[in-house]
Amino acid sequence: MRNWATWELRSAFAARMAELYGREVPAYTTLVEVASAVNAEVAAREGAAAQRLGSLHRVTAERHGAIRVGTPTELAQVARVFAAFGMYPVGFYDLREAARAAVPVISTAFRPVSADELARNPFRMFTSMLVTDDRRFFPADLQRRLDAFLARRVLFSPELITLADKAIADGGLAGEDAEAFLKLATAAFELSPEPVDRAWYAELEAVSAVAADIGGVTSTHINHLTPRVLDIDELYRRMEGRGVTMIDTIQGPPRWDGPDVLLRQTSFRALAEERLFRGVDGTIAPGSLRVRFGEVEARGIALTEAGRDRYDAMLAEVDRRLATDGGTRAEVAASVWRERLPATELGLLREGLGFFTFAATGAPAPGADLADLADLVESGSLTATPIVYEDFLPRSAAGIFQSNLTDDGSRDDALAAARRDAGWLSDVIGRQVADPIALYAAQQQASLDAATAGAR
Ligand code: OOG
Ligand code: NI
Repeated sequence: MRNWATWELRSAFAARMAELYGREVPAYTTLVEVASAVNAEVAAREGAAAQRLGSLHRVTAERHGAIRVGTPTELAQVARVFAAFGMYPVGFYDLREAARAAVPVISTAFRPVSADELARNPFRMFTSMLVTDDRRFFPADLQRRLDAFLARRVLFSPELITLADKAIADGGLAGEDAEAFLKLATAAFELSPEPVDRAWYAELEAVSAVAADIGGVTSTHINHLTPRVLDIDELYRRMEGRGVTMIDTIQGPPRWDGPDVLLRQTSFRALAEERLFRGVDGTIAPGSLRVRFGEVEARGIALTEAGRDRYDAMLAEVDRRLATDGGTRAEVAASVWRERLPATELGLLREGLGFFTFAATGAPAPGADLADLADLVESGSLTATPIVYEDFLPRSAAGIFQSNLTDDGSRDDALAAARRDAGWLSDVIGRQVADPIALYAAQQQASLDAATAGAR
C-alpha cells in the first residue's frame, strides 16, 4: 500500500479542487486555457527572465482557492483539514472596513510555509470567516438566529476530521485512508443540491450578499480557484476578446517598466447557477444564485516592511492625485510608481524594499563586509534572487469581494464593531497565525547565513 506524504496529499487536493471547480464553473476552464497560453508565450518570448519568480512549470500549475466559513468552530475544523495538507495560517486580513460594500468577514490564508514545501506545491486557500457579533452589520436578533442556524450545520464530517488528525500525527496517510480523506475533503467544498430557504437567504442578503452566501445555506463551497499568469494585462484583453466581461480594473500595483512586486489580481463574475429554493409554504422551486467568480493573478517580489510602507504611501498618493487632478487610475499609478519606486531589483535591494535569497558565486567576498549587500551583488560576490510574494493584499481582496457584488448591503458605522486581530484568530485555530513578513525575512536570513558561512 502506497504512503502519501503531506505534499502529495496537497498536490492531489489541489488537482481535485480544480477538477471539481472546472465541472461546476465552466468559465474556469476557459480562464485556465487562456492563462496557460499566455504563460507559454511569455516564457518563449522572454526565457529565463519570465521565470525569475518561479518556473513555468510551477507558475502554470499554481492555484489559490477561496472558501468562506461561518463560525470559529468551523474555522478551527477546516484548519485541521488544511494542516493535514501542510497548509498553515499566514496573515490576518480584516476586510470589514476595507470595502465600501458590506463584507462582514476576517480572513487568513492557509499555505505551505517553507521554501521546500512551496516548491513542491504552493497550493493555498484564502479563508474567510463571518463576524456575526459585529453590530454594524447584524442586529442582536439577527445575530441570535444566525448563530443558531450556523450551530446546527455540520460542514466537516467527523470522519474527515479524524482522518485529518491522523495525517497530521503521521505526516501523511497510507493508501485507503489517503483516498478516503481526499474524497471527503473535496466533497466538503462541492456545491450542495440542498434547497435554499428563500426567506432566510433574502433576509441575510439585505445585510450583505457575503453573509447570505456563508450563513444562508447549510453547506460551504469553493468560491473560486485562481490560476497564476505571467502577463495579466494580456490575459485581461484575451478574456474580454472571448466575450467574458472582466471587472473594470486590475487590483494592486499598476503595469509599469520596473520589477513586478506583490500581487496583481482581476476577476469576472461567473454565470448564475441553478439552485433549488424552499418557499415559506414549503414548496420547492428552481431558481438561481450568482455568487461565484473567476479570478486570476500575477505575482511579484515580496516587499519588506519598508517596501510595504512605500507601497501604502504610493496607493495613498494615487488616491490623492485622482481626487485632485483626475485621470485614469492606471496612468496616475504608473507615474507615481516611476517617481517613487526603484526601477530595478538592485534598486529595491539597495533601498531595503524587497526580499531576496542570496548565494555565493565563488568570487572572493570583498572584505566579507556584509553591510551593503547590494554592493556585493553588484560586484559579483553574491547573487540575489527575488523571493516571490506568496500572500494576499487586504485592499485587493476587499476590491475583489466588492466588485463581484451587485448590492452593497448595509453597514451602520454608528454601531459597535467586534474586535478581531491575529491573536484572536490564533486562539481560535489553536496555532499561531504566522506573520508573512517574518517568514520572508527568515528565508532571506537563512540564505545569507549559508552564503557567507565560508567567508567567515
Ligand atoms: C475571497 C476574496 C479575496 C483574493 O484573492 O484576494 C480573494 C472570497 O471571495 O472569498 O479572492
Ligand atoms: Ni482569490
